[in-house]
Amino acid sequence: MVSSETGAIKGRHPSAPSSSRTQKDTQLQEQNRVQHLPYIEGRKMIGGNSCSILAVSRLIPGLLLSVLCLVQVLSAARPPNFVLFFADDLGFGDLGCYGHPSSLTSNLDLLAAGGLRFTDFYSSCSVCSPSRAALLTGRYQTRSGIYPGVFYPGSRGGLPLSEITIAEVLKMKGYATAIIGKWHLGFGVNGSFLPIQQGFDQFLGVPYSHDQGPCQNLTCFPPHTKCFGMCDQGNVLLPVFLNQKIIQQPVKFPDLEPSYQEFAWKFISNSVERKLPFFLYYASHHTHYPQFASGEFSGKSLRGPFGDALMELDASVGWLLQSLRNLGVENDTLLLFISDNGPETMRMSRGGSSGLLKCGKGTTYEGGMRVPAIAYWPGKILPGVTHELASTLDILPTLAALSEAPIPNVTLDGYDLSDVLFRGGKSKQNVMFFYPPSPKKQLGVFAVRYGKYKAHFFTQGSFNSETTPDKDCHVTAFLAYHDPPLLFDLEADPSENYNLLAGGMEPEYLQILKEIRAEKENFESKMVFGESQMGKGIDPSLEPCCNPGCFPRPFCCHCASDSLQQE
Ligand SMILES: [Ca+2]
Repeated sequence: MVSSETGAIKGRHPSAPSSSRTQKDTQLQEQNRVQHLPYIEGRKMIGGNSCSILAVSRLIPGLLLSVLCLVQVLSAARPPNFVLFFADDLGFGDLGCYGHPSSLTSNLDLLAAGGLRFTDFYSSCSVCSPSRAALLTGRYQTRSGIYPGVFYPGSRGGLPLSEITIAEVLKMKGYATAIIGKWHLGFGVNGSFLPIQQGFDQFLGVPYSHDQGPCQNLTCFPPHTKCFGMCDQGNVLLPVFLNQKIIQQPVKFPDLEPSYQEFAWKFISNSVERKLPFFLYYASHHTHYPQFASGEFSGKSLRGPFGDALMELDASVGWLLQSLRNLGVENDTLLLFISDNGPETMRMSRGGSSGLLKCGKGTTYEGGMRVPAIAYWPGKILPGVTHELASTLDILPTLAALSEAPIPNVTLDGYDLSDVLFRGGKSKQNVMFFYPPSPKKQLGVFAVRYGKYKAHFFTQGSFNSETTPDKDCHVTAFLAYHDPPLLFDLEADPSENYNLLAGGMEPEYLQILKEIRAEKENFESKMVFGESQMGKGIDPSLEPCCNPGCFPRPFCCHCASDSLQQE
Protein backbone atom coordinates (compact mmCIF):
# COMPACT_ATOMS: atom_id res chain seq x y z
CA MET A 1 0.00 0.00 0.00
CA VAL A 2 1.12 3.54 -0.60
CA SER A 3 2.27 5.12 2.61
CA SER A 4 0.47 8.22 3.75
CA GLU A 5 3.80 9.92 4.27
CA THR A 6 4.82 10.02 0.64
CA GLY A 7 1.30 10.49 -0.60
CA ALA A 8 0.51 13.46 1.59
CA ILE A 9 -0.16 16.55 -0.43
CA LYS A 10 -0.98 19.93 0.92
CA GLY A 11 -2.00 23.18 -0.64
CA ARG A 12 -3.37 21.64 -3.82
CA HIS A 13 -4.62 24.13 -6.35
CA PRO A 14 -7.78 23.44 -8.27
CA SER A 15 -7.06 22.21 -11.77
CA ALA A 16 -6.81 24.66 -14.62
CA PRO A 17 -9.98 25.60 -16.42
CA SER A 18 -10.66 23.55 -19.49
CA SER A 19 -8.73 24.59 -22.55
CA SER A 20 -9.61 24.42 -26.20
CA ARG A 21 -7.40 23.00 -28.87
CA THR A 22 -8.62 24.74 -32.00
CA GLN A 23 -6.38 27.34 -33.59
CA LYS A 24 -8.57 30.23 -32.71
CA ASP A 25 -8.43 29.30 -29.06
CA THR A 26 -4.67 28.97 -28.86
CA GLN A 27 -4.33 32.19 -26.98
CA LEU A 28 -6.86 31.10 -24.42
CA GLN A 29 -5.09 27.81 -24.05
CA GLU A 30 -1.82 29.56 -23.35
CA GLN A 31 -3.49 31.35 -20.46
CA ASN A 32 -5.12 28.22 -19.16
CA ARG A 33 -2.05 26.03 -19.29
CA VAL A 34 -2.00 23.24 -16.74
CA GLN A 35 -1.51 24.46 -13.22
CA HIS A 36 0.78 22.33 -11.14
CA LEU A 37 1.24 21.97 -7.46
CA PRO A 38 4.18 23.88 -6.08
CA TYR A 39 5.50 20.90 -4.14
CA ILE A 40 4.76 17.56 -2.60
CA GLU A 41 5.41 17.63 1.08
CA GLY A 42 7.60 14.91 2.41
CA ARG A 43 8.79 13.63 -0.95
CA LYS A 44 12.48 13.26 -1.65
CA MET A 45 13.38 14.92 -4.90
CA ILE A 46 16.65 13.70 -6.26
CA GLY A 47 16.04 13.55 -9.97
CA GLY A 48 14.88 15.52 -12.97
CA ASN A 49 13.53 18.95 -12.26
CA SER A 50 14.18 18.77 -8.54
CA CYS A 51 17.21 21.05 -8.71
CA SER A 52 15.32 23.94 -10.19
CA ILE A 53 12.44 23.37 -7.83
CA LEU A 54 14.70 23.31 -4.82
CA ALA A 55 16.63 26.31 -6.04
CA VAL A 56 13.45 28.30 -6.29
CA SER A 57 12.38 27.26 -2.84
CA ARG A 58 15.54 28.82 -1.33
CA LEU A 59 15.06 26.62 1.68
CA ILE A 60 17.85 24.16 1.12
CA PRO A 61 21.40 24.97 2.16
CA GLY A 62 23.79 25.45 -0.73
CA LEU A 63 25.90 22.37 -0.07
CA LEU A 64 22.96 20.02 -0.01
CA LEU A 65 21.62 21.60 -3.16
CA SER A 66 24.95 21.00 -4.90
CA VAL A 67 24.95 17.36 -3.86
CA LEU A 68 21.39 16.90 -5.07
CA CYS A 69 22.23 18.51 -8.40
CA LEU A 70 25.29 16.29 -8.73
CA VAL A 71 23.09 13.26 -8.15
CA GLN A 72 20.81 14.54 -10.87
CA VAL A 73 23.65 14.98 -13.34
CA LEU A 74 25.08 11.55 -12.56
CA SER A 75 21.72 9.85 -12.90
CA ALA A 76 20.80 11.73 -16.07
CA ALA A 77 22.79 9.37 -18.25
CA ARG A 78 20.89 6.29 -17.15
CA PRO A 79 17.70 5.65 -19.14
CA PRO A 80 14.55 5.64 -17.01
CA ASN A 81 12.54 2.54 -16.16
CA PHE A 82 8.97 2.23 -17.37
CA VAL A 83 6.01 0.53 -15.76
CA LEU A 84 2.94 0.56 -17.99
CA PHE A 85 -0.13 -0.58 -16.09
CA PHE A 86 -2.97 -1.27 -18.52
CA ALA A 87 -6.40 -1.93 -17.01
CA ASP A 88 -9.16 -3.84 -18.77
CA ASP A 89 -12.68 -2.53 -19.46
CA LEU A 90 -12.18 0.06 -16.73
CA GLY A 91 -14.38 3.07 -17.47
CA PHE A 92 -13.78 6.79 -17.25
CA GLY A 93 -15.96 6.94 -14.14
CA ASP A 94 -14.63 3.95 -12.23
CA LEU A 95 -11.90 5.40 -10.05
CA GLY A 96 -12.31 7.50 -6.94
CA CYS A 97 -10.02 10.13 -8.47
CA TYR A 98 -12.35 10.28 -11.49
CA GLY A 99 -15.41 10.83 -9.35
CA HIS A 100 -16.78 7.41 -8.49
CA PRO A 101 -18.46 7.72 -5.10
CA SER A 102 -18.00 4.19 -3.80
CA SER A 103 -14.88 2.76 -5.49
CA LEU A 104 -12.14 2.00 -2.99
CA THR A 105 -9.10 3.01 -5.03
CA SER A 106 -6.91 4.76 -2.48
CA ASN A 107 -3.65 3.81 -4.20
CA LEU A 108 -4.70 5.08 -7.61
CA ASP A 109 -6.16 8.18 -5.99
CA LEU A 110 -2.80 8.86 -4.35
CA LEU A 111 -1.02 8.15 -7.63
CA ALA A 112 -3.24 10.74 -9.32
CA ALA A 113 -2.70 13.21 -6.49
CA GLY A 114 1.07 12.81 -6.80
CA GLY A 115 1.13 12.61 -10.59
CA LEU A 116 -0.51 14.01 -13.69
CA ARG A 117 -4.12 12.99 -14.26
CA PHE A 118 -5.48 13.23 -17.81
CA THR A 119 -9.06 14.26 -18.47
CA ASP A 120 -8.88 13.85 -22.26
CA PHE A 121 -6.98 10.64 -22.83
CA TYR A 122 -8.20 8.20 -25.47
CA SER A 123 -7.78 4.61 -26.41
CA SER A 124 -7.56 3.98 -30.14
CA CYS A 125 -10.38 1.43 -30.02
CA SER A 126 -13.18 0.43 -27.70
CA VAL A 127 -12.36 -3.30 -27.58
CA CYS A 128 -9.31 -5.25 -26.40
CA SER A 129 -7.17 -6.59 -29.25
CA PRO A 130 -7.08 -3.48 -31.45
CA SER A 131 -6.62 -1.26 -28.41
CA ARG A 132 -3.60 -3.31 -27.30
CA ALA A 133 -2.13 -3.43 -30.81
CA ALA A 134 -2.25 0.35 -31.05
CA LEU A 135 -0.76 0.82 -27.58
CA LEU A 136 2.21 -1.43 -28.27
CA THR A 137 2.92 -0.22 -31.83
CA GLY A 138 1.97 3.48 -31.68
CA ARG A 139 -0.13 2.89 -34.81
CA TYR A 140 -3.83 2.71 -35.49
CA GLN A 141 -4.95 -0.90 -35.44
CA THR A 142 -6.08 -0.67 -39.05
CA ARG A 143 -2.45 -0.45 -40.15
CA SER A 144 -1.47 -3.67 -38.38
CA GLY A 145 -4.64 -5.47 -39.50
CA ILE A 146 -6.10 -5.98 -36.01
CA TYR A 147 -9.75 -5.94 -37.12
CA PRO A 148 -12.59 -6.75 -37.16
CA GLY A 149 -13.26 -7.41 -33.48
CA VAL A 150 -10.88 -9.37 -31.28
CA PHE A 151 -8.79 -12.54 -31.36
CA TYR A 152 -10.18 -15.91 -30.27
CA PRO A 153 -8.24 -18.86 -28.80
CA GLY A 154 -8.03 -20.59 -32.19
CA SER A 155 -7.40 -17.48 -34.31
CA ARG A 156 -4.93 -18.12 -37.08
CA GLY A 157 -3.80 -14.50 -37.10
CA GLY A 158 -2.01 -12.30 -34.60
CA LEU A 159 -0.15 -9.04 -34.33
CA PRO A 160 2.21 -9.40 -37.31
CA LEU A 161 5.74 -10.10 -36.17
CA SER A 162 6.88 -7.37 -38.55
CA GLU A 163 5.16 -4.80 -36.31
CA ILE A 164 7.59 -3.12 -33.92
CA THR A 165 6.40 -3.01 -30.31
CA ILE A 166 7.45 -0.77 -27.44
CA ALA A 167 9.33 -3.76 -26.02
CA GLU A 168 11.33 -4.14 -29.24
CA VAL A 169 12.09 -0.42 -29.33
CA LEU A 170 13.39 -0.52 -25.78
CA LYS A 171 15.36 -3.73 -26.34
CA MET A 172 17.49 -1.70 -28.74
CA LYS A 173 18.56 0.35 -25.71
CA GLY A 174 19.32 -2.70 -23.61
CA TYR A 175 16.14 -2.78 -21.55
CA ALA A 176 14.95 -5.84 -19.68
CA THR A 177 11.32 -6.36 -20.72
CA ALA A 178 8.41 -8.31 -19.31
CA ILE A 179 4.68 -8.59 -19.69
CA ILE A 180 2.35 -9.69 -16.93
CA GLY A 181 -1.33 -10.42 -17.47
CA LYS A 182 -3.34 -10.35 -20.65
CA TRP A 183 -1.79 -10.46 -24.11
CA HIS A 184 -4.73 -10.85 -26.55
CA LEU A 185 -2.67 -10.17 -29.66
CA GLY A 186 -2.82 -13.68 -31.03
CA PHE A 187 -1.63 -17.16 -30.13
CA GLY A 188 -1.21 -18.84 -33.51
CA VAL A 189 0.54 -22.08 -34.42
CA ASN A 190 2.35 -23.31 -31.29
CA GLY A 191 2.23 -19.86 -29.75
CA SER A 192 3.98 -18.16 -32.64
CA PHE A 193 2.28 -14.83 -31.80
CA LEU A 194 2.99 -14.81 -28.06
CA PRO A 195 4.79 -11.81 -26.50
CA ILE A 196 8.14 -13.60 -26.43
CA GLN A 197 8.10 -13.12 -30.22
CA GLN A 198 7.47 -9.39 -29.86
CA GLY A 199 10.37 -8.16 -27.75
CA PHE A 200 9.33 -9.35 -24.29
CA ASP A 201 11.96 -11.35 -22.41
CA GLN A 202 9.40 -12.81 -20.05
CA PHE A 203 5.66 -13.44 -19.93
CA LEU A 204 3.41 -14.60 -17.15
CA GLY A 205 -0.27 -14.44 -17.93
CA VAL A 206 -3.14 -15.39 -20.18
CA PRO A 207 -2.89 -15.35 -23.98
CA TYR A 208 -6.35 -13.82 -24.56
CA SER A 209 -9.38 -12.60 -22.59
CA HIS A 210 -10.07 -14.70 -19.55
CA ASP A 211 -13.72 -15.17 -20.52
CA GLN A 212 -12.76 -16.96 -23.75
CA GLY A 213 -13.17 -20.42 -22.27
CA PRO A 214 -15.81 -22.13 -20.09
CA CYS A 215 -15.81 -20.64 -16.60
CA GLN A 216 -18.97 -22.00 -14.98
CA ASN A 217 -17.05 -24.49 -12.83
CA LEU A 218 -14.23 -22.15 -11.88
CA THR A 219 -13.97 -20.21 -8.63
CA CYS A 220 -13.65 -16.44 -9.11
CA PHE A 221 -14.00 -15.35 -5.48
CA PRO A 222 -12.77 -17.51 -2.60
CA PRO A 223 -13.69 -19.53 -0.84
CA HIS A 224 -16.41 -20.93 -3.06
CA THR A 225 -18.05 -18.30 -5.26
CA LYS A 226 -18.08 -19.53 -8.83
CA CYS A 227 -17.49 -17.18 -11.73
CA PHE A 228 -20.62 -15.36 -12.82
CA GLY A 229 -22.14 -16.76 -15.99
CA MET A 230 -20.58 -19.36 -18.26
CA CYS A 231 -18.12 -17.37 -20.40
CA ASP A 232 -17.37 -18.74 -23.89
CA GLN A 233 -18.36 -22.36 -24.47
CA GLY A 234 -16.74 -24.83 -26.84
CA ASN A 235 -13.17 -23.62 -26.33
CA VAL A 236 -10.36 -25.03 -24.21
CA LEU A 237 -10.29 -24.00 -20.56
CA LEU A 238 -8.25 -20.86 -19.96
CA PRO A 239 -4.51 -21.57 -19.69
CA VAL A 240 -1.84 -19.59 -17.84
CA PHE A 241 1.49 -19.23 -19.62
CA LEU A 242 5.01 -18.75 -18.42
CA ASN A 243 6.83 -17.52 -21.52
CA GLN A 244 5.85 -20.11 -24.17
CA LYS A 245 4.75 -22.85 -21.80
CA ILE A 246 1.38 -23.62 -20.23
CA ILE A 247 1.82 -23.86 -16.47
CA GLN A 248 -1.84 -24.09 -15.49
CA GLN A 249 -5.03 -25.12 -17.29
CA PRO A 250 -7.62 -24.23 -16.19
CA VAL A 251 -6.58 -21.05 -14.46
CA LYS A 252 -7.11 -20.65 -10.73
CA PHE A 253 -8.34 -17.10 -10.73
CA PRO A 254 -7.83 -16.31 -7.02
CA ASP A 255 -4.12 -17.23 -7.33
CA LEU A 256 -3.45 -14.99 -10.32
CA GLU A 257 -2.75 -11.61 -8.80
CA PRO A 258 -0.44 -12.86 -6.02
CA SER A 259 1.48 -14.77 -8.71
CA TYR A 260 1.65 -11.69 -10.91
CA GLN A 261 3.02 -9.68 -8.01
CA GLU A 262 5.65 -12.26 -7.19
CA PHE A 263 6.70 -12.34 -10.84
CA ALA A 264 6.84 -8.55 -11.01
CA TRP A 265 8.99 -8.39 -7.90
CA LYS A 266 11.44 -10.93 -9.31
CA PHE A 267 11.62 -9.12 -12.64
CA ILE A 268 12.12 -5.65 -11.19
CA SER A 269 14.56 -6.65 -8.45
CA ASN A 270 16.57 -8.76 -10.88
CA SER A 271 16.76 -5.87 -13.35
CA VAL A 272 17.86 -3.49 -10.61
CA GLU A 273 20.47 -5.97 -9.43
CA ARG A 274 21.82 -6.30 -12.97
CA LYS A 275 21.73 -2.50 -13.36
CA LEU A 276 19.48 -2.82 -16.40
CA PRO A 277 16.76 -0.31 -17.23
CA PHE A 278 13.46 -2.17 -17.37
CA PHE A 279 10.07 -2.05 -19.06
CA LEU A 280 7.23 -3.81 -17.29
CA TYR A 281 3.94 -4.02 -19.16
CA TYR A 282 1.43 -4.97 -16.48
CA ALA A 283 -1.73 -5.80 -18.41
CA SER A 284 -4.17 -6.34 -15.57
CA HIS A 285 -7.44 -8.04 -16.45
CA HIS A 286 -9.32 -8.11 -13.15
CA THR A 287 -12.01 -5.70 -14.17
CA HIS A 288 -12.94 -7.57 -17.34
CA TYR A 289 -15.81 -10.07 -17.12
CA PRO A 290 -15.86 -12.42 -15.21
CA GLN A 291 -14.39 -10.36 -12.40
CA PHE A 292 -12.25 -12.21 -9.85
CA ALA A 293 -10.10 -11.55 -6.80
CA SER A 294 -8.01 -13.37 -4.23
CA GLY A 295 -9.38 -14.14 -0.78
CA GLU A 296 -7.94 -10.95 0.67
CA PHE A 297 -10.29 -8.82 -1.42
CA SER A 298 -13.35 -11.02 -1.89
CA GLY A 299 -16.40 -9.33 -0.46
CA LYS A 300 -14.37 -6.38 0.80
CA SER A 301 -15.48 -3.53 -1.46
CA LEU A 302 -18.58 -1.37 -1.54
CA ARG A 303 -19.29 -2.21 -5.19
CA GLY A 304 -19.77 -5.96 -5.19
CA PRO A 305 -17.71 -8.26 -7.44
CA PHE A 306 -16.53 -5.48 -9.76
CA GLY A 307 -15.48 -3.42 -6.75
CA ASP A 308 -13.58 -6.35 -5.24
CA ALA A 309 -11.67 -6.91 -8.49
CA LEU A 310 -10.96 -3.19 -8.75
CA MET A 311 -9.79 -3.14 -5.16
CA GLU A 312 -7.23 -5.84 -5.85
CA LEU A 313 -6.12 -4.05 -9.03
CA ASP A 314 -5.69 -0.90 -6.98
CA ALA A 315 -3.69 -2.76 -4.34
CA SER A 316 -1.41 -4.08 -7.09
CA VAL A 317 -0.67 -0.53 -8.20
CA GLY A 318 0.15 0.41 -4.62
CA TRP A 319 2.27 -2.69 -4.24
CA LEU A 320 4.17 -1.92 -7.45
CA LEU A 321 4.85 1.59 -6.28
CA GLN A 322 6.05 0.38 -2.90
CA SER A 323 8.29 -2.17 -4.62
CA LEU A 324 9.88 0.55 -6.75
CA ARG A 325 10.37 2.57 -3.59
CA ASN A 326 11.88 -0.33 -1.65
CA LEU A 327 14.30 -1.04 -4.49
CA GLY A 328 15.33 2.60 -4.63
CA VAL A 329 14.17 3.20 -8.19
CA GLU A 330 10.94 5.15 -7.68
CA ASN A 331 12.60 8.37 -8.80
CA ASP A 332 14.04 6.69 -11.88
CA THR A 333 10.77 5.20 -13.06
CA LEU A 334 7.88 6.54 -15.09
CA LEU A 335 4.70 4.75 -14.04
CA LEU A 336 1.73 5.02 -16.38
CA PHE A 337 -1.76 3.84 -15.59
CA ILE A 338 -4.23 3.63 -18.49
CA SER A 339 -7.36 1.65 -19.32
CA ASP A 340 -7.75 -0.20 -22.63
CA ASN A 341 -11.36 0.79 -23.38
CA GLY A 342 -14.64 1.80 -21.80
CA PRO A 343 -16.82 -0.27 -19.48
CA GLU A 344 -18.86 -3.28 -20.48
CA THR A 345 -22.22 -2.08 -19.28
CA MET A 346 -23.99 -5.21 -20.54
CA ARG A 347 -22.81 -6.69 -17.22
CA MET A 348 -24.96 -4.14 -15.39
CA SER A 349 -23.58 -3.40 -11.93
CA ARG A 350 -20.97 -6.10 -12.48
CA GLY A 351 -19.49 -4.02 -15.28
CA GLY A 352 -17.69 -0.70 -15.02
CA SER A 353 -18.90 2.86 -15.34
CA SER A 354 -18.19 5.53 -17.91
CA GLY A 355 -19.32 8.21 -15.44
CA LEU A 356 -20.85 11.15 -17.24
CA LEU A 357 -19.73 9.92 -20.65
CA LYS A 358 -22.11 8.39 -23.19
CA CYS A 359 -22.27 4.60 -23.67
CA GLY A 360 -19.24 2.35 -23.23
CA LYS A 361 -17.30 -0.56 -24.71
CA GLY A 362 -17.80 -1.34 -28.39
CA THR A 363 -18.95 2.17 -29.36
CA THR A 364 -17.19 5.28 -30.62
CA TYR A 365 -19.04 7.48 -28.15
CA GLU A 366 -16.90 9.03 -25.44
CA GLY A 367 -17.71 6.29 -22.93
CA GLY A 368 -16.12 3.71 -25.21
CA MET A 369 -13.04 5.70 -26.16
CA ARG A 370 -12.08 8.10 -23.36
CA VAL A 371 -10.28 6.38 -20.52
CA PRO A 372 -8.65 7.15 -17.19
CA ALA A 373 -4.91 7.83 -17.46
CA ILE A 374 -2.34 8.85 -14.86
CA ALA A 375 1.39 9.52 -15.25
CA TYR A 376 3.57 9.39 -12.15
CA TRP A 377 7.26 10.13 -11.75
CA PRO A 378 8.38 11.86 -8.55
CA GLY A 379 10.67 14.79 -9.14
CA LYS A 380 9.99 14.80 -12.87
CA ILE A 381 6.23 15.08 -13.21
CA LEU A 382 4.64 17.70 -11.04
CA PRO A 383 1.22 16.84 -9.64
CA GLY A 384 -1.76 18.25 -11.43
CA VAL A 385 -4.53 17.70 -13.94
CA THR A 386 -4.14 18.16 -17.67
CA HIS A 387 -6.87 18.69 -20.25
CA GLU A 388 -4.51 18.15 -23.17
CA LEU A 389 -5.50 15.64 -25.82
CA ALA A 390 -3.48 12.42 -25.58
CA SER A 391 -3.88 8.77 -26.45
CA THR A 392 -2.44 5.28 -26.20
CA LEU A 393 -0.83 5.97 -29.60
CA ASP A 394 1.50 8.43 -27.86
CA ILE A 395 3.07 5.94 -25.48
CA LEU A 396 5.58 4.40 -27.89
CA PRO A 397 6.89 7.75 -29.18
CA THR A 398 7.10 9.06 -25.61
CA LEU A 399 9.01 6.09 -24.20
CA ALA A 400 11.29 6.07 -27.25
CA ALA A 401 12.10 9.74 -26.69
CA LEU A 402 12.74 9.31 -22.97
CA SER A 403 15.04 6.34 -23.50
CA GLU A 404 16.63 7.92 -26.56
CA ALA A 405 15.80 4.77 -28.49
CA PRO A 406 15.54 5.02 -32.27
CA ILE A 407 12.03 5.58 -33.58
CA PRO A 408 10.83 2.72 -35.80
CA ASN A 409 10.94 3.54 -39.49
CA VAL A 410 7.19 3.07 -39.98
CA THR A 411 4.17 5.35 -40.00
CA LEU A 412 3.45 6.28 -36.39
CA ASP A 413 0.20 7.91 -35.32
CA GLY A 414 1.23 9.21 -31.91
CA TYR A 415 3.38 12.01 -30.53
CA ASP A 416 5.97 12.43 -27.82
CA LEU A 417 4.09 13.63 -24.72
CA SER A 418 7.17 14.99 -22.94
CA ASP A 419 6.01 18.60 -23.11
CA VAL A 420 2.71 17.69 -21.50
CA LEU A 421 4.27 15.42 -18.89
CA PHE A 422 7.23 17.47 -17.77
CA ARG A 423 6.72 21.06 -18.78
CA GLY A 424 3.00 21.72 -18.46
CA GLY A 425 3.00 22.19 -22.20
CA LYS A 426 0.61 21.58 -25.02
CA SER A 427 -0.07 18.34 -26.78
CA LYS A 428 1.34 18.08 -30.29
CA GLN A 429 -1.96 16.53 -31.23
CA ASN A 430 -5.14 18.40 -32.03
CA VAL A 431 -7.07 15.58 -33.68
CA MET A 432 -8.03 12.00 -32.83
CA PHE A 433 -9.81 9.60 -35.16
CA PHE A 434 -12.21 6.94 -33.97
CA TYR A 435 -12.66 3.69 -35.83
CA PRO A 436 -15.30 1.19 -34.69
CA PRO A 437 -14.18 -2.31 -33.59
CA SER A 438 -14.99 -3.55 -37.11
CA PRO A 439 -13.72 -0.79 -39.40
CA LYS A 440 -14.21 -0.74 -43.14
CA LYS A 441 -12.07 1.24 -45.52
CA GLN A 442 -15.10 2.39 -47.52
CA LEU A 443 -16.84 3.79 -44.42
CA GLY A 444 -13.75 5.35 -42.92
CA VAL A 445 -13.61 6.73 -39.41
CA PHE A 446 -16.84 6.95 -37.44
CA ALA A 447 -15.95 10.05 -35.47
CA VAL A 448 -13.31 12.74 -35.18
CA ARG A 449 -12.17 14.64 -32.10
CA TYR A 450 -10.97 18.06 -33.19
CA GLY A 451 -9.92 20.44 -30.45
CA LYS A 452 -12.84 20.61 -28.10
CA TYR A 453 -15.27 19.39 -30.77
CA LYS A 454 -16.29 15.92 -31.81
CA ALA A 455 -18.11 15.04 -35.01
CA HIS A 456 -19.90 11.70 -35.49
CA PHE A 457 -20.17 10.68 -39.15
CA PHE A 458 -21.48 7.25 -38.19
CA THR A 459 -22.91 5.97 -34.93
CA GLN A 460 -23.68 2.42 -33.89
CA GLY A 461 -24.62 0.73 -30.63
CA SER A 462 -22.97 -2.41 -29.29
CA PHE A 463 -24.01 -5.45 -27.29
CA ASN A 464 -21.14 -4.54 -24.96
CA SER A 465 -22.97 -1.31 -24.10
CA GLU A 466 -26.38 -2.85 -23.41
CA THR A 467 -28.59 -2.27 -20.37
CA THR A 468 -28.04 1.45 -19.79
CA PRO A 469 -31.15 3.65 -20.19
CA ASP A 470 -29.66 5.34 -23.27
CA LYS A 471 -30.91 3.32 -26.26
CA ASP A 472 -28.25 4.83 -28.55
CA CYS A 473 -25.78 2.52 -26.82
CA HIS A 474 -27.62 -0.73 -27.42
CA VAL A 475 -27.05 -3.30 -30.13
CA THR A 476 -30.44 -2.35 -31.54
CA ALA A 477 -29.05 1.09 -32.44
CA PHE A 478 -28.03 0.05 -35.94
CA LEU A 479 -25.37 1.70 -38.07
CA ALA A 480 -26.50 5.24 -38.86
CA TYR A 481 -24.89 7.68 -41.26
CA HIS A 482 -25.08 11.36 -40.34
CA ASP A 483 -24.91 14.09 -42.96
CA PRO A 484 -24.22 16.61 -41.67
CA PRO A 485 -22.43 14.82 -38.84
CA LEU A 486 -23.53 15.15 -35.24
CA LEU A 487 -21.35 17.84 -33.71
CA PHE A 488 -20.68 18.23 -30.00
CA ASP A 489 -18.66 20.63 -27.88
CA LEU A 490 -17.04 18.17 -25.47
CA GLU A 491 -15.94 20.84 -23.05
CA ALA A 492 -19.40 22.29 -22.58
CA ASP A 493 -21.12 18.96 -23.16
CA PRO A 494 -18.88 15.96 -22.39
CA SER A 495 -21.93 13.67 -22.34
CA GLU A 496 -22.62 14.29 -26.06
CA ASN A 497 -26.21 15.27 -25.35
CA TYR A 498 -26.63 18.44 -27.41
CA ASN A 499 -25.94 18.37 -31.14
CA LEU A 500 -24.67 21.83 -32.06
CA LEU A 501 -26.23 21.52 -35.52
CA ALA A 502 -29.68 20.55 -34.29
CA GLY A 503 -30.91 24.12 -34.64
CA GLY A 504 -29.38 24.75 -38.07
CA MET A 505 -26.01 25.64 -39.47
CA GLU A 506 -24.39 28.59 -37.81
CA PRO A 507 -21.36 30.00 -39.68
CA GLU A 508 -19.06 29.25 -36.76
CA TYR A 509 -19.93 25.56 -36.87
CA LEU A 510 -19.80 25.43 -40.66
CA GLN A 511 -16.18 26.51 -40.43
CA ILE A 512 -15.44 23.88 -37.77
CA LEU A 513 -17.07 21.20 -39.93
CA LYS A 514 -15.02 22.30 -42.91
CA GLU A 515 -11.82 21.94 -40.93
CA ILE A 516 -12.88 18.55 -39.54
CA ARG A 517 -13.74 17.23 -43.00
CA ALA A 518 -10.35 18.36 -44.30
CA GLU A 519 -8.55 16.57 -41.45
CA LYS A 520 -10.62 13.45 -42.02
CA GLU A 521 -10.01 13.38 -45.76
CA ASN A 522 -6.31 13.91 -45.32
CA PHE A 523 -6.08 11.17 -42.71
CA GLU A 524 -8.11 8.66 -44.68
CA SER A 525 -6.25 9.31 -47.91
CA LYS A 526 -3.05 8.20 -46.18
CA MET A 527 -4.46 5.31 -44.18
CA VAL A 528 -3.31 1.95 -45.50
CA PHE A 529 -5.32 -0.95 -44.11
CA GLY A 530 -3.10 -3.92 -43.27
CA GLU A 531 -4.31 -7.41 -44.11
CA SER A 532 -7.05 -8.38 -41.66
CA GLN A 533 -5.62 -10.78 -39.11
CA MET A 534 -9.07 -11.78 -37.89
CA GLY A 535 -9.99 -12.46 -41.50
CA LYS A 536 -7.59 -15.42 -41.47
CA GLY A 537 -10.24 -17.29 -39.54
CA ILE A 538 -10.25 -19.72 -36.66
CA ASP A 539 -8.85 -23.25 -36.36
CA PRO A 540 -9.87 -24.93 -33.07
CA SER A 541 -6.87 -27.24 -33.26
CA LEU A 542 -4.63 -24.20 -32.66
CA GLU A 543 -6.14 -23.56 -29.20
CA PRO A 544 -3.52 -23.89 -26.46
CA CYS A 545 -3.64 -27.30 -24.78
CA CYS A 546 -1.60 -28.57 -21.82
CA ASN A 547 -2.04 -32.12 -23.06
CA PRO A 548 -1.11 -32.01 -26.75
CA GLY A 549 -2.58 -34.73 -28.91
CA CYS A 550 -5.22 -35.67 -26.34
CA PHE A 551 -8.79 -36.69 -27.13
CA PRO A 552 -11.53 -35.55 -27.04
CA ARG A 553 -10.73 -31.87 -27.33
CA PRO A 554 -11.39 -29.36 -25.95
CA PHE A 555 -12.29 -31.17 -22.69
CA CYS A 556 -9.07 -33.17 -22.42
CA CYS A 557 -7.02 -29.95 -22.25
CA HIS A 558 -7.21 -30.07 -18.49
CA CYS A 559 -4.14 -30.76 -16.37
CA ALA A 560 -3.65 -31.13 -12.64
CA SER A 561 -1.79 -28.17 -11.21
CA ASP A 562 -1.89 -26.93 -7.67
CA SER A 563 0.22 -23.85 -8.02
CA LEU A 564 1.61 -21.48 -10.60
CA GLN A 565 5.14 -22.74 -10.93
CA GLN A 566 7.34 -19.88 -12.03
CA GLU A 567 10.63 -21.75 -12.21
CA1 LIG B 1 -10.82 -4.42 -22.72
